[in-house]
Amino acid sequence: MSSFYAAETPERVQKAQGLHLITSLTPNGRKVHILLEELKEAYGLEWTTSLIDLDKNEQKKDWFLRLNPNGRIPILIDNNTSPPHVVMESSAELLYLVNLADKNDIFWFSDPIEQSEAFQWLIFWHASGQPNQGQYNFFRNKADQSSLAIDRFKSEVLRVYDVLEIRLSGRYGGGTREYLAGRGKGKYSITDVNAWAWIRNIRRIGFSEDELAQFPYLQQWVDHIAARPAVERGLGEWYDEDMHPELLLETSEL
Ligand SMILES: N[C@@H](CCC(=O)N[C@@H](CS)C(=O)NCC(=O)O)C(=O)O
Repeated sequence: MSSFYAAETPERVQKAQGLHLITSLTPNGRKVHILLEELKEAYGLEWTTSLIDLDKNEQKKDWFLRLNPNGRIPILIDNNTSPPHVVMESSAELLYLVNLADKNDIFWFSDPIEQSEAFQWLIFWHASGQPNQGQYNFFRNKADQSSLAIDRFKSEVLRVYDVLEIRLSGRYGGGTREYLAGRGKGKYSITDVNAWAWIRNIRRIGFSEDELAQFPYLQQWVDHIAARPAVERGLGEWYDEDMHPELLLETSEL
């Protein structure tokens, strides 16, 4: 077995060929599942998947930290390079995959202006959307529902959603858009996948009817993308450890 991996690295990971994804059914995991499913549909891309039960903290063990010092999923390992190339950070994984496999720019842009737009919205969500929504989810799932932390993170999530609503509605010019990046009404791209995996639950994260009513274009965008078959598959049973316990990584290392 390769010395690239620690001795405790599960055999399933050490023996993987080609692209191997280590993931879990979470928003950051789902982004990468969705893009892989899109690339499979468009180009026949193949990969293998391993799942981690985050509650058991497999992602904090040494074998995993050697692959991603951040101790979080998803990670993508490209075993076609020597040594294997590991990509951490979900948005960087989306970018790696389009560079690797999206030869016809179906989900990305070759035009420098469109590419710049796509980077802006990708980074905006990664830097301002997901950390705030992650903290909002964390605090609102705690017993004390009246904390300052919930109020602060909720107002930040509402603010970020409004930024996306401005973009999609054309409130300040530029016309209405279907997607976040690209000329005219835009083109479905990893920029949308990146944010959609989090925003898809817009109606189930504790917003009032009045708050929700502020986001008609964003809700339309959520529903439109949800209808894509690859998106549906990316949320589905192949990434669910209860349905596929054979994909689960469990080591005895402490
Ligand atoms: N910025 C990272 C965040 C990754 C992240 O927070 N992953 C969560 C699941 S969505 C995780 O691994 N949580 C388990 C933990 O924190 O130990 C990314 O975009 O990939």
